[in-house]
Amino acid sequence: MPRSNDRVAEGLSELADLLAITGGDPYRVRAYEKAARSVALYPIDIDELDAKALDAIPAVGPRISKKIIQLRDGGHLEELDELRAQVPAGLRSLLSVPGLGPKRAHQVYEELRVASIPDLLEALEHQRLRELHGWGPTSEARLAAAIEQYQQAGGRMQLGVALALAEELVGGLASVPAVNEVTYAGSLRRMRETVGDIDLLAASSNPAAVMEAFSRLPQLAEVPARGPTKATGITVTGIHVDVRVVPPSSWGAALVYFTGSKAHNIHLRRMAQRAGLKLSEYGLERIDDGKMLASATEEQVYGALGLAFVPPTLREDRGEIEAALEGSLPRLVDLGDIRGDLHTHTNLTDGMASLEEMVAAARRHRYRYLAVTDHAPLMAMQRMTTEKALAQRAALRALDGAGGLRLLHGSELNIQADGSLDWDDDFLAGFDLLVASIHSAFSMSRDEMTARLIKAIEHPAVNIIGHPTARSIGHRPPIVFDAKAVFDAAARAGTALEINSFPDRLDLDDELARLAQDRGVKLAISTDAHATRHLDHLRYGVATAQRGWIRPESVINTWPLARLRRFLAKGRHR
Ligand code: DGT
Ligand code: CA
Ligand code: CA
Ligand code: ZN
Repeated sequence: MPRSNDRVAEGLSELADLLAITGGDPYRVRAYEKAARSVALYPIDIDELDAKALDAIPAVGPRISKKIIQLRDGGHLEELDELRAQVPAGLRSLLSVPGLGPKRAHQVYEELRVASIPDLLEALEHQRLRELHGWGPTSEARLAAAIEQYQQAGGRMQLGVALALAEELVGGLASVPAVNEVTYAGSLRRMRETVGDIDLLAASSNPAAVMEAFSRLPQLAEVPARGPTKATGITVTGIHVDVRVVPPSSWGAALVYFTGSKAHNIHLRRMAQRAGLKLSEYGLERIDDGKMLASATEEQVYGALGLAFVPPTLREDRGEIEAALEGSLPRLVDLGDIRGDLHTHTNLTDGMASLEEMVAAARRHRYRYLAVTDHAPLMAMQRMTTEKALAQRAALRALDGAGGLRLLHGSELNIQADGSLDWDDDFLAGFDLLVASIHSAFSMSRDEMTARLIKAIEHPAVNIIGHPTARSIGHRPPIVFDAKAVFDAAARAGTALEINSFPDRLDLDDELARLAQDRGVKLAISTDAHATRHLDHLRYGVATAQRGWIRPESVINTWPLARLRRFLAKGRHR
């Protein structure tokens, strides 16, 4: 069950979207959007708050707090139900089209009855948009180009969005008595950074009952295709969900098949064929006498092929089958290996939570250590000063050690275009840990960018390069640099590279992380939390590391504090 804050935030954000698309007051639209974000990130569970305390949430006033209470206690909001009835499913997906915006989405719907992305493509093809008020051939062409780029990204959703939804759907089906097993498969189970559609798999000897339960899931707006053992649904937010029901005896084989990847499956099938076997979603059979060798569990299927169990995050045909055959699969880093978070923010800069709240949250995570790394002065918006940093250090020292949690005072510095950093070297030497990141000047030549990064890496006070490619998934491409040169410099200098766990960053990505580890680089899997709840994003960073074949040994925040401190000293006394 999702936390009430999430449920309510989702309701408010849906309200904002639907209002925008029906031409509602833009001021109200923005107010709902802001309130949704604020509620989602609010560190206190709203179930514990009365009306007055709700009013005190930033961006929430008495009018919105009434709606919050309705959403929280009744789960329903009349206004939302009415808007839902008014807006066809699919129309909301227009809001995700870059370069359209709610106003124009409203316009194309009202004037051309465009109610989905396919409708929009058709209208573009027939040049019907240019005739609308405020449009012309140029804006039409610009929108077409934006959509093309969007589709090249595949219209794929971020892992975090898919996982939250899939967990709800799985929860909905798990409570159905006819369901023996249910899970999500596909790219989501492999924890790819973006997910095309959600694939659910259920084991049951009564598929009709599962199909019935699936089509009644409240998250689904429609179920356009439904057969006896498989169906496709579309959620109210326009996301595709495939479901497949298999007999309990084929659970393992079906799980292998529907987890993929396709390339991994093809490789497995070729191996099976060479051994006179046939691998399908029903099981592994001997071809000559049809004897079923394995089907009930994934372990049995891999075992019967002579392979060690391959973790889903590795199933991309990037060498995992060869390694499973030789018995040389790596021991992958796991959530339980992580002893602390090394990149977090507080409300001293752009975080939502106070130092005390972040520390309490880290204790709840049972961390051994936490580094607080607020932004540095060059990010002028954040208004950081030397005095504030020193005051924070004093406050942090006072909290150090309580509840078994050791605190490191850090900062996230800005790597400027020329590779220089905030503050002077003396002041930098006073921190326990420094992250340095690129937040601006994203386009420069490959050589200049490489030199910029290496200069920061070689700075004696810099310990971790934060989100090294600065990409934002679906929005900003990675910066361009010579990865081998940068990684070699990092390995030499004793500077770690971050795997930033934020679902729209995942930076380094899986492949770069693997290359970095191969070249001897140490990694830090951090959340870059700007709110207590962001500490939970660690799972995405760890999954990305697993997809990059990362071993716990390579990750500095799996180490005990004493060893971590030696690494942070970079050969100096600190
Ligand atoms: P996505 O949805 O684009 O993020 O990626 P997947 O991997 O979830 O792909 P999807 O949804 O088309 O199919 C789910 C799984 O089903 C896929 O990972 C492997 C299996 N599968 C689908 N099509 C084929 C196929 O033609 N051959 C084999 N061997 N497996 C397939
Ligand atoms: Ca899929
Ligand atoms: Ca699918
Ligand atoms: Zn940060």
